[in-house]
Amino acid sequence: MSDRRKVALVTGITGQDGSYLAELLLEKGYEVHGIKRRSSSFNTGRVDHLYHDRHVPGASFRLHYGDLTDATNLIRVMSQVQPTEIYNLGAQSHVAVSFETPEYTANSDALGTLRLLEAIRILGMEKTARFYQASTSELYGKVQAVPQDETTPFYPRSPYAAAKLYGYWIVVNYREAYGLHASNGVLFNHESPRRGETFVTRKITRAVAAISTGRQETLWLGNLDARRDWGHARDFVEGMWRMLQQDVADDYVLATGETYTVRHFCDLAFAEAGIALEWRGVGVNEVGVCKATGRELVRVDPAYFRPTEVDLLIGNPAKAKRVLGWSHTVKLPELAAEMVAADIAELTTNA
Ligand code: NDP
Ligand code: GDR
Repeated sequence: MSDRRKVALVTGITGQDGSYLAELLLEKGYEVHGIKRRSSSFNTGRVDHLYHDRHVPGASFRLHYGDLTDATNLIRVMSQVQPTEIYNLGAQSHVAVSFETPEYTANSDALGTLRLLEAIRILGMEKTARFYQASTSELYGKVQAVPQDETTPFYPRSPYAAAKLYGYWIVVNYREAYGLHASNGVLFNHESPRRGETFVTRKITRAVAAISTGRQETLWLGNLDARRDWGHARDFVEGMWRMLQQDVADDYVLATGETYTVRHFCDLAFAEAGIALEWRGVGVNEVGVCKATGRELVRVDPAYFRPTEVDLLIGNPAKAKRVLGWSHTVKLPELAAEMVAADIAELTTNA
């Protein structure tokens, strides 16, 4: 690596993972370029602090307007930047929303990946640029085996997962057809205080902050039985970077190897605010009740159920550990504690 230029281009840099990855790359002395979308209001809140971060000699950070649905833009930005590493994190990443916007999700998540790979070919960068694709445990979908690893068959259960399936295989195909250094990271759920507000963990930790400070009465959720393998986003972006430092490109699962229900995450998060929950009732009538006061704090709204659900995800990250020397460092209770503390701080600071 030492004789290679270190210039990264990151799509989705304004998202949760993009912001942590940008921090990591700047710390490592990269010149970091990101693609941001035009928005009618500010959308760079997660990376604004990096504009001022000049403590690493030679490091720099720059944003370019663009969109994964706009091929000419991607070619122009890539041609200007001449990246040595490309991280494709940009996506319509919300599974439930993908049922509402399936065509757009396919355009950005599936064809967007193809556009980037074609840009590499058009610009003759096959030998100079390495490519990371944000693949997902959602590919496993309807459970075929547990735990899931690089050999587990895929069975996508949403327009999002189907679009990401195309992204996964087009990356494999371009690696095999054109010798691209292109890798899929099949990442299980990872969260943080920067997680989008409508994903379930952040929805819960924000509600805990609001309920425990008297600002909200009830948290409405969908499927409490869904099981996820949740890690911390900061750990996972380290794994992305490690994949691109390998001599040979390959596909890797990143996961914690532990799985918990949405209900259990509620227990952890409320406990952080000193609220012990007990669960009463079943199905749509299930409620999470505060043991001390009897108040019904968590209720089920079937509007949040998905047309097809992914019931159980649990990953086996043995290959990443063996080849990349990667493993997670943050366990779920610590993650929930960090998220609740951040949400309480945000509410009380902005009060
Ligand atoms: P976020 O939703 O937080 O961020 C998504 C990013 O993609 C944002 O910067 C968003 O921009 C950008 N984006 C959306 N649509 C487009 C588009 N058409 N063109 C360009 N940029 C676009 O996701 P995460 O950071 O959580 O996830 C990063 C990637 O990893 C995604 O591809 C996701 O599908 C995948 N993934 C995530 C996992 C997780 O648990 N977090 C697990 C496995 C895979 P804007 O800010 O303007 O909305
Ligand atoms: P997921 O994350 O679909 O796994 O995709 P999300 O947090 O949205 O859902 C996890 C599970 O919780 C259940 N759930 C709810 N989900 C949301 N969002 N809101 C609710 O009110 C609610 N109640 C219950 C869901 O049904 C689901 O089973 C995330 C995204 O980051 C993807 O981009 C990524 O690919 C996968 O993780 C791995």
